[in-house]
Amino acid sequence: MKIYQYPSQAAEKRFKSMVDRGVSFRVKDVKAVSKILEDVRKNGDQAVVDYSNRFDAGGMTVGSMRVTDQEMKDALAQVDPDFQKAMERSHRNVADFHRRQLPKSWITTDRPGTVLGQMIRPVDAAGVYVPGGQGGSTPLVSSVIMGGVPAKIAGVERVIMVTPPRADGTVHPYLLAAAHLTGIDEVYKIGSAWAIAAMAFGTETIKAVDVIVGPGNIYVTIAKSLVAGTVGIDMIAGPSEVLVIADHTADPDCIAADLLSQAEHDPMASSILVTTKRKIALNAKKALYERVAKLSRREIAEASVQKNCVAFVVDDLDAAADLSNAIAPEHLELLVEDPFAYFPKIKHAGAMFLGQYTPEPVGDYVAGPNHVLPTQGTGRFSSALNVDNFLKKTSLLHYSKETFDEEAEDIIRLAEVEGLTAHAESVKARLKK
Ligand code: HSO
Ligand code: ZN
Repeated sequence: MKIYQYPSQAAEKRFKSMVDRGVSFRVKDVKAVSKILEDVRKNGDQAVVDYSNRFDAGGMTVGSMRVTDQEMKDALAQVDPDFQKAMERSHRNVADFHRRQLPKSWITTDRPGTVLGQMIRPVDAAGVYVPGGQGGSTPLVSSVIMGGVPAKIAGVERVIMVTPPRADGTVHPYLLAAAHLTGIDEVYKIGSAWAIAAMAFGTETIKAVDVIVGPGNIYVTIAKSLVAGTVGIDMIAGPSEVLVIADHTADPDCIAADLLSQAEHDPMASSILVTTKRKIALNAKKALYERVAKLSRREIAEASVQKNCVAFVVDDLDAAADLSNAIAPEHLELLVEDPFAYFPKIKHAGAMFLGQYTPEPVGDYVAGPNHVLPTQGTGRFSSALNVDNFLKKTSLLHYSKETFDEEAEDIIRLAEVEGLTAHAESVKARLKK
């Protein structure tokens, strides 16, 4: 964790590289994924099963891709009651939060002789991708809830989930329990690019969906970006990020713990501290190295820290806000004396965590807001996964004869300037009646 005084030449150079951390794919990977997509589009189930048997667990057949009722029952029987309680709290809060996001359809008759409106309807079917995480060792139950709940709240009738199988061909029972609680309608034991292809194009067994959401590895992300347009997608998600803004009141040990909570996600994850006090940066660094050595995911966290963990010491909190706005971090923690007075300075961030007792994992699991958030600076123009990802708006138009007659000349004029005379005729034909 390198500490930079900002501004300085070295700091600005490093900072610029962080701001420029955009989304980019290797041509080789894009080619490989395109080939998989084409194969699944052409050969359906058989291609999915072949890829799965080659790269994930062996022994899958077309008949065993989908999780059966019996498998679900067996999984539910294994669920620890305390885990169930925790999951129910998460589900309740996430559902409450997303219910508030529901937009309303509207109709207006304000302009005489017209009825104009916007009808909001959910898509028919959505697919949630849930990462396997190192052969299923990190079952991201929270990602089932974060993907499935907004879809169900939006009113999507058919919500399916895909997740790569573990080495023995099964799915972690807690992932199935989370799917059950969330009301997911179908679960498939498939992952990676072929799962995205199956959901986007459909196969004999898996009916195509309209929207695909959820984070995944680089192949999943490339596949999602290639099928975008055929289906809706939530976002092009990159590695996790946190930026912590800390003033003299922040606890360096908590800062260190928070930086590591992102670092443990991915060797490519990034954690940035921006502080007004050099002493805080020094103490946080010390605490971070003590803590990282004890982590169960030490190797991943250490790789991430070595590559992408930096601290900037700035003159004041205004400068800190400027740096943060330029980065547009996925997660932003405000460990400052008065976070409520401070947060209006923040323009771009996926989610803001205010105060000492709201570390980022609060939002990962139970608070209610979605944890699928824009990374790599895309928070400048995009938002957390939300109900809108599963809704679309249909415009509604009606003109009375009188209003039509009154506006017809303008329509004809506009059509004729565009050289679209058939458009003009469609209006003229009615004027005569
Ligand atoms: N922090 C991750 C989401 C997650 N954390 C899932 C724990 N489980 C999103 O950046
Ligand atoms: Zn997390």
